[in-house]
Amino acid sequence: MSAVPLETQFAMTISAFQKARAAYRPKLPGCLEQLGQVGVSYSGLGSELKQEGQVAAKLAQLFPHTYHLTDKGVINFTAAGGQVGSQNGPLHVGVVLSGGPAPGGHNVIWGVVDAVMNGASGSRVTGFYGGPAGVLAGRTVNLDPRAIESYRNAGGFDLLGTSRSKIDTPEKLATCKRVLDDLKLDALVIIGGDDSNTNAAVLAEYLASVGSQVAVIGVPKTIDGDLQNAFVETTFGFDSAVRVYAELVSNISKDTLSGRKYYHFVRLMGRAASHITMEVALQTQPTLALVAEEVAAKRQTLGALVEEIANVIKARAEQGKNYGVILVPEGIIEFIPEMRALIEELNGIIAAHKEYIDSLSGFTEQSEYMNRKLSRDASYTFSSLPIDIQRQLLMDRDPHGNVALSRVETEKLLIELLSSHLREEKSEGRYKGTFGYQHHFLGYEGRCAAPTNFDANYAYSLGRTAAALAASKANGYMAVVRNLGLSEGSWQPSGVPLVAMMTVEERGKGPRPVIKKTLVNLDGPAFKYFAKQRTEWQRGDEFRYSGPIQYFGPSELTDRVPLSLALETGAGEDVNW
Ligand code: FBP
Repeated sequence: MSAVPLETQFAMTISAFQKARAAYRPKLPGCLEQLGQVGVSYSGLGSELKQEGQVAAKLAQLFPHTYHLTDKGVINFTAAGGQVGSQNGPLHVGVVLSGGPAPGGHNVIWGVVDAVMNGASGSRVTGFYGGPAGVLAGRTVNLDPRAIESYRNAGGFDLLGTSRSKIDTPEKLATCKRVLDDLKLDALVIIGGDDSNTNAAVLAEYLASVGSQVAVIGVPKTIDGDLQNAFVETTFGFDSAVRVYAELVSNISKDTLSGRKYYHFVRLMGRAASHITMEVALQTQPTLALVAEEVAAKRQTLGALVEEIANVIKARAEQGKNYGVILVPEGIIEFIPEMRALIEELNGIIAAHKEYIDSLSGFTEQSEYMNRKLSRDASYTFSSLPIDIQRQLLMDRDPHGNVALSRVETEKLLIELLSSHLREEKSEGRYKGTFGYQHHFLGYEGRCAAPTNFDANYAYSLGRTAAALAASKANGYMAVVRNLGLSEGSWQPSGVPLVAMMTVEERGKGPRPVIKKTLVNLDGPAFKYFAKQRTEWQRGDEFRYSGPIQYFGPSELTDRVPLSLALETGAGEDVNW
């Protein structure tokens, strides 16, 4: 039995798992082992990120000091060759976490600390507490190997904390410069999603415009997987989060197969894109998985979507199967045409009459007011929704005052609409089954999991790449690691100009440069594979048990990559399905 007495185990501040996991040494591309010996080469951006016409012209105008980086191209770090960067003396790098947590964040910081502290003596890393707001407030902590020791390969963003605050106004940009100058930083590494990296690009441009010597470097993070392009094959955190969800969905599938009395509706995080749902579907083979991008492409109404699900339930009832598992992406509501139109109108009315709406005493008064303001179509859509959903649409707002879409319980909406649809079908003799159901929302359960080996390795390599960019004074670059479908030794660490990933959106207040969210590609290999398999999953019980994340044990269990990544990068053949 255990060599450690029970009372000692409880007295320990960290669990045996934490201790063992902290001992894992991330694998990384050989060229990142010694920062001082990294070679550098440049390559073009290629056709994938080519900006043309008005977009290119607008970006050149909005980023006069950093747009030229698109001509300079990609910085590739290699094993052989000259010395990295221009920095010979000590390096001082700042690090901040931004947006929702994602497994691997601590490993990025660990990678930065290891690389920087291995450099010239006197080099150091400063962390900022509480996200971008912490940078503005100058809330700092010294990050040395001891400070991060117990955070190695650990989930969460709790070492520094995080927030969705932004450095976006002229005043905030100026404050930020002051803080960075006072600290005498060489570089600031911003670890975040599309929004945070858009911010990083704006800050990089601002600092260049005022002659600052501080380099801003972005690192791609998000469990949602919606920050992707030719250079960002996936974001760190996606793999670990989906594996937690896949395990839970697998357990639910086993439960449904055992009791045979419920349809389980599982809403999965992913505000804007269905990458998480797609990957969980590939891993678990549920009865049905809705893909928001497909709903939008087919211009499917809510009624049509309900009918499609009902047809699967009816067909299964014919076989005596009144159970199953249905996955629903968090963001789907905005992809249903009439719901999108309704949400746009609601947001417009709220923005124009916010004070008056807030002065109304409760839901009944607010919904009466809204119904008077909405167009006829939108008012019809709104009135036909269950009261709880109407309430969520009106009363829950995000920090910008808009409808808080991620809090709308779409799984319950579908259940309610299906219940009444199936009741009607039954009364007309077209359905003989029973419709028992359960609902779940999976999101926060996975965002802070201990990173899988893949995420631990990837995030650590990103941290070391960011340090190499910092040493190169590469202002306005994102740290990326490519060839992720191959073994770590063949991974390619690089820096890509942030501005090359941007486009321009026309919003109310004029043109706004943004890194666009990447949605599920309906013509891509991952979706095609899923589309080919799903009819079988609907008819039979093909549930696949993906199991829990394996941190220890044989490599075929511990060293896996996301299935969608394997399919998209063509490594599918070699993957252990
Ligand atoms: P990021 O895009 O910042 O990585 O966050 C994604 C996400 O996890 C979404 O999937 C989810 O809708 C949202 O964060 C919830 O965020 P919050 O922590 O603000 O509730």
